[in-house]
Amino acid sequence: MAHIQIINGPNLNLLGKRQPEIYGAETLADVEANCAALAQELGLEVSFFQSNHEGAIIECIHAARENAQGIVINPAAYTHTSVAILDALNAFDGAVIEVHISNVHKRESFRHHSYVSGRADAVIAGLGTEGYQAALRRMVTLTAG
Ligand code: CA2
Repeated sequence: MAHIQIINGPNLNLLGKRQPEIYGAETLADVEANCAALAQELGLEVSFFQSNHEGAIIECIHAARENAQGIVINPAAYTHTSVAILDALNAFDGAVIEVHISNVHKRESFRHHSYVSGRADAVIAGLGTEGYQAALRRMVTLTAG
């Protein structure tokens, strides 16, 4: 069974508690519960990690080198700033899917560039929190065999 590490970056612990007009009403706990239920259906093992600290996210990606076949990552604001997270993902051999809840391309121009997209096998933006589930469905194919 493929193991998928789901990683959420800074401020996503506030999901559902502020700015519902941009990020929706679901909390991060709701997203995790929905992903866990879908993963069971799809025959995937999933783990969840959220941190407001860049180094902690990098450590989680390093650990995934040993224990995961895929990473689903919403790096949040680090998407637009972090060469260090890109470097960590470049050291990971499995599948990588970048998820953004909002359509970053419809927002401020500083959100249009992602360091992570150059490494990601797929990029999902603007599907709301359903984007995480779309990523898991695609992971079935990317991690098969
Ligand atoms: O659309 C996304 O998923 C983002 O990755 C979210 C980031 C933002 O910096 C990216 O440009 C796009 C921000 C996450 C902050 O999440 C909050 C959720 C609720 C309330 C406040 C912040």
